[in-house]
Amino acid sequence: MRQKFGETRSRFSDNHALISGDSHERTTLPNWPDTALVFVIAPQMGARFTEFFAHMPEGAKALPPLGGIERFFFVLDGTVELTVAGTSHRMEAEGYAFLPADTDHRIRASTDARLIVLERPYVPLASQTPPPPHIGNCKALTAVPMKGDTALMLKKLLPETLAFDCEVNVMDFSPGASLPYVETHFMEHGLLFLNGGGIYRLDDRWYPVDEGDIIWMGPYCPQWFGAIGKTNARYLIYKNWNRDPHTS
Ligand code: UGY
Ligand code: MN
Repeated sequence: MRQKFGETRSRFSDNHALISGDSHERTTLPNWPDTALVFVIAPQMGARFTEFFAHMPEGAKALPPLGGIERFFFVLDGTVELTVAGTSHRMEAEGYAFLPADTDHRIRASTDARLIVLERPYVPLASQTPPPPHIGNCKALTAVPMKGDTALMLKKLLPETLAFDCEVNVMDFSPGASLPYVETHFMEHGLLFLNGGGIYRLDDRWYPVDEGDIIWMGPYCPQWFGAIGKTNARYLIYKNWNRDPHTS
């Protein structure tokens, strides 16, 4: 979309970023032939992980990431086929997969498809063997109230075992619901608004946020969200997890 006066809602600071769709820039990578990628979060901004949109035309194939890097993806639109360990899985909207580092796999777009992908170096734990691949669909998961608040429902997309060094959750806010307090923690977040919006506090700024927006929260970024729309606000959120701050 042409912006006559150079406006965007995207904002970048040392410890957080908001990236709105109006400033997306597409790029390509050798392991995503024929696919347009939009890197919304990357180490260049201070993050320890990447998050990107993959716009796959029908028939496009994706290869695994670099060695030592684990991959999580979530289907936003369309249908893809994931082949891993000799088995193919048909994945539609809200389907997701976690591929441990160094897992051979292919993702093929059965229709035009749009994915959100998260990648990071796996942090092993001496006591644990690395996790197996994990495939599911968010629609099939049971939501639980977050900290007892039934207006804020949580789905955990990955198993809660120590082998996993990160978690990916979907948080669903009823209109008027909010995070109970301003969180501060050493863990980072990568967040995508799936539906609805509201006001996000990041450091000492309050941003209007909407469907399709991405947020990066660096370590100790004070964070709070209030859902002010008339419909639910729902976001997909990544967090490094289960690891000592000296290693994660
Ligand atoms: O899990 C979390 O840290 C989550 N409650 N943070 C957030 O929604 N900003
Ligand atoms: Mn948090």
